[in-house]
Amino acid sequence: MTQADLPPPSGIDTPFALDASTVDGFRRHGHAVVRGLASAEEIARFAPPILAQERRLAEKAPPLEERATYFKAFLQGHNLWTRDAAIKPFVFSARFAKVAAELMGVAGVRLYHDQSLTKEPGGGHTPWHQDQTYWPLDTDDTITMWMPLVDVPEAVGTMTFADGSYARRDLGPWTIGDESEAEFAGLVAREGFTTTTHGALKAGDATFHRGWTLHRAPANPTPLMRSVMTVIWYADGTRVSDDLSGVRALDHKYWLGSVPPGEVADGPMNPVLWPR
Ligand SMILES: O=C(O)CCC(=O)C(=O)O
Repeated sequence: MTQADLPPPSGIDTPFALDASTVDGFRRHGHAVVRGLASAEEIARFAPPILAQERRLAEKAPPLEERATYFKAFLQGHNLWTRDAAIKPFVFSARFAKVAAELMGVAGVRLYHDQSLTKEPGGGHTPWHQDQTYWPLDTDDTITMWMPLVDVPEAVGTMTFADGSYARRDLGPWTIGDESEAEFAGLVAREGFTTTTHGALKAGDATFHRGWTLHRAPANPTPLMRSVMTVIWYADGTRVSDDLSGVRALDHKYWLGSVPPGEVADGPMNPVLWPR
């Protein structure tokens, strides 16, 4: 039995019926909202262990005013499924993975990694960026599910996406920070991208976006802890990219088990989560 063995099927694996219009919107714009993807009971089961990890991070974090833009945007926990077995069925959910595969129109997906993203009260904006800048994966079929574990009102804010920006693929080397915000805000304005936010979300709703979709999130001026869990998948069969430059070297080591460039990305932490 290895750590990435699939947990026994549970309620969180039951299928979800996606609307054709959601799939169509995702294919055109590179993002979509899926409301009610996890039930209130499922959030009541899985939020406590995830929030316990969040508290651990919050206790160790320096005061907000001492942090750079990136670290003001969110507290970040990685691969929480390896830290607490109670979190694993959520991250390994066949329901979530099937939605990811259906949105992208691929036969199967593997886990890249999970990530908790907590915007604290008074936390800063998340600068414009493309996730895939970080990912040494030789495919455009990558996707993130961003699921709040608490209700997120308009005043806190959810993500803003630049519609169709994924089709432009790699827009430059900027990782999340002041430079990426300036570069991509300029690009979005100059090139007249329409931008979309899906507005307030309830715990258990989720947005999905492609790895090349430009996105940002607003600062949190409220006293609410914006607790969000994300899961990232890529199409099964994807190979490791030859480009391991910059930040990609770390992702290669930590999330892809250093599988050599050009080989199928099937590291020990990258199980097939759909089909099952
Ligand atoms: O949670 C945020 O503020 C940003 C999240 C994000 O950029 C992502 O999940 O790709």
